[in-house]
Amino acid sequence: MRLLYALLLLLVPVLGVYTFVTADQHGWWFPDNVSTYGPSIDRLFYLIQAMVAITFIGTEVLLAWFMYKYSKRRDDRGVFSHGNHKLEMVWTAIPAVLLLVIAFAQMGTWAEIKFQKGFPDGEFSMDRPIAEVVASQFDWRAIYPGEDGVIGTMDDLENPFEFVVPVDEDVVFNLRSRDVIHAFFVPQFRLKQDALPGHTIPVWFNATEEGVYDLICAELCGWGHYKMAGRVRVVSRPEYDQFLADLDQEWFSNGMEEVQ
Ligand SMILES: [Cu+2]
Repeated sequence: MRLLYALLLLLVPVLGVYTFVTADQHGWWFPDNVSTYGPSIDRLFYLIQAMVAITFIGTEVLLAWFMYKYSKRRDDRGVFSHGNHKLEMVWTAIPAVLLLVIAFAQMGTWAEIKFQKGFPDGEFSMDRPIAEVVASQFDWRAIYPGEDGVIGTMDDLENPFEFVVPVDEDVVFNLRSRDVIHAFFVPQFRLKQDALPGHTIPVWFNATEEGVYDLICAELCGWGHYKMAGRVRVVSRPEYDQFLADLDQEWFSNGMEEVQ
């Protein structure tokens, strides 16, 4: 009987590992990466994944073994021990080393994506962002600077729910919130950034494939959080220019075209 229970418990790590191994075939794994820094984020994920997997399997196997070993003798009394300096050193040192490994492994990636001194400095830069993306309960809007290239002036162009950007270009945008904390999350870009009220946060990415990608709010922000979905549309450069021209036309027309 004790063997049965031990084996039943062992089923947990076995099924857990099986689920991970076959997740990709079932479509439960990551969406395709379309961002230049995506592979470096994924590498960090797999490093942490490996650490967690080894710890998980190790502890589950130990648990099963202990169940088997100590389940038989009924008159066994528990042995109470208090304070084992060596043991405590070991279980403090191992996680500390693992944390240090993660801390050093992520430094380059973090610097590349988040450090402002590493930001792209091409057509779009921190001084000249492509747009301002504004989150509010419960929508997204992209505000493009218009002809003067400056955001916050009369010729700004506002596009609700959809952020359109050119493909294969370093795109820098400013992220803001009108009310509470939101988070700009595009899984295919491996990009997640909180939007904080009162702050203007520069963000960059380079999307390598044209397409329409879900923009999800990743911070519980109120009753409508679940439906706070927008889109990022990645298009060719000519399409992007056309989009801006159309938006300008739409934004500053008086609506007469439709009436006539
Ligand atoms: Cu939100």
